[in-house]
Amino acid sequence: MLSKSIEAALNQQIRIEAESSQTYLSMAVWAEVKGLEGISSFMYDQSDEERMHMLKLIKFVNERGGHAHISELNAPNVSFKSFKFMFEKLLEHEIFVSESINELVHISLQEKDYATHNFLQWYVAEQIEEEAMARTILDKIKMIGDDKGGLYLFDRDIQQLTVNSAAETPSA
Ligand code: OFO
Repeated sequence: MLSKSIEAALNQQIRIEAESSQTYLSMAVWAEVKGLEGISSFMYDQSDEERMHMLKLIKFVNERGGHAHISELNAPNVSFKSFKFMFEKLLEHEIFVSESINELVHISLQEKDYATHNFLQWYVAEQIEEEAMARTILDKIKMIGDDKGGLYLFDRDIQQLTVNSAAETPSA
């Protein structure tokens, strides 16, 4: 059975995952409108993943005698001054989510809730991967600079990244 404070903390994380999904959906839409098909499809996939993270938390809360809370969400940004800026925002957001997961891990240990602590390890690993991916992407973007041909190739290559990570990720 979840304690009230763990339940509240997990519900807060449900909201963060939902907002992550909306944030990336908004990025996908922006990139699509700009004709950046590869980037857009990458962002649509990221959005789906975040929804999956949210659902996994919802199931966990409900299975452990809690009540998952579906709340209102903050509206995401709808436009970005450049695609580099957009990926910087993505990295910033992932760092924020990692901090939030770390805080949850901390609370679960304080309360000696080892089931929740164990459940959260999946998120800890996921955040390491997502932050690393965002950093790799930003490194590539820095190499491209203002080169239009580079952007064309990047947009094509990021599609490949999406295909590869979909192949590696077993369906949840
Ligand atoms: Fe939910 O994985 Fe990143 O944010």
